[in-house]
This record gives sequence, C-alpha cells and structure tokens, in this order.
Amino acid sequence: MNKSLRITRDSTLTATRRLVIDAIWRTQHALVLSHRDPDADSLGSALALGEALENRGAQATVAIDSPELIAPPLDELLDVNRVLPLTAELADGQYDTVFVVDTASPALLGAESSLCEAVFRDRTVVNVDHHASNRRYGTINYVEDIAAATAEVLWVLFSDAGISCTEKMAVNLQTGLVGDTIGFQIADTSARTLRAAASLMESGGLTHKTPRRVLNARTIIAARLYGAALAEVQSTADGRIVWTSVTHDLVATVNARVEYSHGLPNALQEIVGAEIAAVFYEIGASATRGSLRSTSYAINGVAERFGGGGHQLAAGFTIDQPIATARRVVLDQLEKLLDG
Ligand SMILES: [Mn+2]
Repeated sequence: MNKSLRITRDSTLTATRRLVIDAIWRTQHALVLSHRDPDADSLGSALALGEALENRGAQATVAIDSPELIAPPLDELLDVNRVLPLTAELADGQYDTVFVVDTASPALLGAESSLCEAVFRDRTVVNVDHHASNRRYGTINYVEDIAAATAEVLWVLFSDAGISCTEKMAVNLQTGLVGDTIGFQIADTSARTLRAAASLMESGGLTHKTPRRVLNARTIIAARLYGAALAEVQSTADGRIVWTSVTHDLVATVNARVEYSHGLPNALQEIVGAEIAAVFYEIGASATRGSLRSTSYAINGVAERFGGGGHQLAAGFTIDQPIATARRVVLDQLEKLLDG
C-alpha cells in the first residue's frame, strides 16, 4: 500500500473518500471487521462491503467477535454463515487491508487488545464509520457523522466509485439503513438517507418488508422475553427516566437467551413522559451491558464514562459490575444529566 495513504486525519472528507475508494480498488485480500454484539447496520455494512470487494476480484474475509451469538431476525435476514469468528488465527492471514466498519474504537471489536494490534499490524486499516465518537484509529479514517448509518456511508462510497449494488448488497445495506434509523424515524434521517434507500430499492433492497423484518420480527420465545422485560419497567418519580433489566432469571423464566431481547430500548422510549430510556442486560456474574436512548439529551457522554460510546441519542456500554451496582451508578449519572 502507498505511504501517502497515511496522511488522512486532516484531509477533507472528499479527499479521504478518494483514499477509501483507492483502497477498495487496490486490495487483493481484505479482512472486513465490525463490532461485537452486531446490529443490522454493522452486519449489513460488513457483508455488503465484503461482496463489493469480491465482485471486483479481491478476496474478502468478513469476521466479528462471536458470530454464533447473532440472534433472530438478523441471522435469517443476512448471510451470517459467511461471517467468521475474529480469532488469533485470523491475524496470520495474508491480508493487505483491514476494513473496519461501524466501529467507533478498536475496543468495540471485542477481541483482546493484543489481538487487535496483531490484526492491524503492517496492514492498511480503513476505518469507515458514522459515529461522532470515532477514535480515528485507522490508516485512513472516513467518518461521516452526519450519516444516519454506516450503510449510508457505504452507499455514498460505492456510488462515487461507480460500484453498482447487486440485489444482495442492496438488501444488506437497506437492512443497515432501516436498523439504525428505526425505519427512517430518527432525526439523523436526511434527504440523502432516503435517496440511498430509494436507490437501494431500485437495486432490489426491499423497502416495505425490511422494516418489519429488521425491527419487529420476533420468535415466540423472543416475544415472551420482550413482554417479560416490559412488565419489569421502572421509572423515576417524575417519569423522565425509564429502565428495565434483562437478568439471568428473567431470561431463564422464558427459556430464552439475552441476545433475543432486541428492540427493548426503542420500546421504552415510546413511554409517555420518558426522556431517557435504559436497558440493563446481565451478561455474567459481574458484567452488565447497557443500552441508552433519549429523545433530547446527549446520553453518549454517560456511555463513554463507563467505557462505551455511540451517538448522542443512542449509546451503549459494558461495565464489569453486577447488574444491581451497574444500574445504580448509571441511573445516578443519568439523573445528574437531567438535573444538569
Ligand atoms: Mn451504525
């Protein structure tokens, strides 16, 4: 790879876009990565980029941490069989370029930091994202924080590069757009997001069916878990903060897995008077994952305080604490944010 690819941080977006497109055209064997606990955007984007690279004759390996945990409906909607686990063996592969999509920091890849270092070492790292909190850890950093989804960023890149979307790529990108915008409902949805959606529809990305499948489709076990978690919803006295907890006990009661509980943060946000919604997931005896949503408060600062990140109105974190402790410290910070 060309040394000039290293000067990117201060380039304009347009110049950086050229560098990414160059990297897409030049790579012979690419490793495409995205964050752990993947969502529709991270998976759809990684798969679409993998296919775009293959269609132009490169080899592309798509990998994430623990792909076996990908739960319905994503595992049916997308070709998750081609996603490999991100392991130490992958670091030994003959990749010239590592593309990382939708991932604000390498820590979110989930692998130990030594593994990330080994995967990145001596390779061009192309970081394509839409999170304002992106740490610019790549050789090339293309971060468009005005984009509603990484899928939208990729659509822009592909259009600019003259890379046409196959039907499968269009379905993958449309899935990402719908997932991150909650069916084009969030404020980041722009005219360009809708242009991307229209263009992807013309390429075969289903528009009317995708929202229902990405956002609302649940297996019966997932529906039971969803109901059980909603039945446990709590709120502060003024009703401005609402939360629920997906504990091991709750998950066991309905015979589910914690990964089946998608959609809860958005559901809590629908509660009248709620300005901040939080969902706490017990993922171990002393580890708790959290998702935060808000209609008007920038909650990403609270997520970052606990080692996480995300967007102003949608963010997440993982804390090495039992769920009761994690909940207490996070709710305390959220109350301070509202009082602030
Ligand atoms: Mn995203």
